[in-house]
Amino acid sequence: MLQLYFSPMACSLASRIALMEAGLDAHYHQVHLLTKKVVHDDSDFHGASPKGAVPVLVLENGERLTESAAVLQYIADLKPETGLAPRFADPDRYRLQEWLSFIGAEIHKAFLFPTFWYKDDGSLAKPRARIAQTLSVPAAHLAGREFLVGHSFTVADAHLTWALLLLRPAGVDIAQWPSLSAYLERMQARPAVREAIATEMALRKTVAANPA
Ligand SMILES: N[C@@H](CCC(=O)N[C@@H](CS)C(=O)NCC(=O)O)C(=O)O
Repeated sequence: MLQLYFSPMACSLASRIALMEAGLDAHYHQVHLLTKKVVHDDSDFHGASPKGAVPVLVLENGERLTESAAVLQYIADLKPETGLAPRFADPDRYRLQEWLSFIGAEIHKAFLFPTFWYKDDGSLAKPRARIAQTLSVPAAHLAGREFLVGHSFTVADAHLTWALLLLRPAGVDIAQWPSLSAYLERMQARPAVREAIATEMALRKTVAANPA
């Protein structure tokens, strides 16, 4: 069975959403990101990945895959019939990768990661000033569109949903982008997304973790 190392409401939430949207069973290992311990057996998370970061997907053959963009596409390709990723050579596949890169680099690492992990000693002023400009890109794209890529839910939507959920705790009011607010509401109305979030919110109450 697939295994996912995750931390509640961290970026690994997107991988949980993808697994659930694909209807794939997995064994979930919760990680405490500050102590780098795997919760159920107190083992060192670096044993699962030297990067010390979630998500880590353990494949059926025991190999480990890291980086949300790769993990999400791997999950999608296990169930191509779900349309969670367009097929290779379809131009939309590269649109999907375009969005996964943008969300991972420009929203996650440029803004959410420093906001949640670093003390605000003034160094957050630049990422904070930039985030509105960054978010205006998906906001404009989603005005009049239901999904990021094509006409159905893909793993890029799983990734963006997670990032948008963290805006409020990061001090950014999503209401200033009506298309993003409406999109997030639509995504949260999906049964798999709703269940994935409810599961992780319940776990999050039990542990003090840094989510980004
Ligand atoms: N580039 C990686 C970033 C993964 C990442 O930063 N994960 C965070 C949680 S959202 C983490 O585990 N951080 C712990 C750390 O960096 O020490 C990806 O997209 O998967």
